[in-house]
Amino acid sequence: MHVTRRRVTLALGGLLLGAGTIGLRAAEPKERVIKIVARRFTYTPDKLTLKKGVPVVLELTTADVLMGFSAPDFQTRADIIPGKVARVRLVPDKIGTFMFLCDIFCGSGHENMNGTITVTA
Ligand SMILES: [Cu+2]
Repeated sequence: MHVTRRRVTLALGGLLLGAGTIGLRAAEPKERVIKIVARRFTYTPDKLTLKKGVPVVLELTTADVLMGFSAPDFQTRADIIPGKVARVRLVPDKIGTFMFLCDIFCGSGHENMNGTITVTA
């Protein structure tokens, strides 16, 4: 005797995904993005020129080892981890020329690894 069992698959009419993805976003002004590549023992570029009161986003990557980025005059710093992009926002709130530097020891040229941020009116 043969008993045939049939499996009945009920296709439930698809889950509604993404119904909640339609959201309202406040219009954000697009900020200028500056890409900076760190490598022993330089930044490229190593001279930034910014306008006072115009924030920028720095996208920092390293071509070799773990680096730091520190712009103490603007209370901005980041770890630059190999394989990742470090994003920091910098608000140039004063006019002048200021130094940024590597603040994570990265080898024999570390002490001289720096650049400048010039902020104009
Ligand atoms: Cu360093």
